[in-house]
Amino acid sequence: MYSLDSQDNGFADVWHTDVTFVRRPPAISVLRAVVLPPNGGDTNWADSQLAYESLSPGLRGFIDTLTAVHDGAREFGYYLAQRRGGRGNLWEGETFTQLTPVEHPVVRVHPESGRKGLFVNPGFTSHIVGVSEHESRGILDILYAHLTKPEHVVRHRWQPGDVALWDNRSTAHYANRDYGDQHRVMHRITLRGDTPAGPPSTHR
Ligand SMILES: O=C(O)CCC(=O)C(=O)O
Ligand SMILES: [Fe+2]
Repeated sequence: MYSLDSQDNGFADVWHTDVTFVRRPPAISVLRAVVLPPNGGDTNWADSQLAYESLSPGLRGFIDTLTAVHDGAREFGYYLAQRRGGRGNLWEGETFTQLTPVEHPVVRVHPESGRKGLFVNPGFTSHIVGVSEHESRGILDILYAHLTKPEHVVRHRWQPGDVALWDNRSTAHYANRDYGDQHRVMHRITLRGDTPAGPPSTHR
């Protein structure tokens, strides 16, 4: 169980999909509201499949061929290093104190529905493979702006004891940090997932 406590610098105010910086990211996350501020602290989810499907066909065809690097050190390196007194985080029986960047397809095919979705996120995706840094930045900025359009997002206002469950294979999320010094604690568990698969018959 992972505790996100605002008094312990636990914030999630960067759009992300959980733990995409490992080879087999969790399929599902389950989050429970334990301590809530009097106001604020809503969580937002973006539908990455709707986002993919509402891109123009030309752009979809192009990004179908791309691969991206995900690097947990971007947002989590500092946190992991001091976690459990420097002993790192436990993940599927393995202890991580350091994170090695991994590659995933930019477009993920959902293993159950076969639907395609954007599988890059500002929290953990560092760059696109095989293009210049400038091009990578430009491509990712377009995809992030599109993914997080209000049309693709739902927002939940928490009540004490609420539990949310989401599919990390088809969503990204963001927790509003708009409650000042008020206390907010969320508890999360994640369910094991598979290696993300890209679209078939591309040149990746
Ligand atoms: O605090 C929240 O609402 C979301 C936290 C989060 O990103 C997570 O538990 O994966
Ligand atoms: Fe998260």
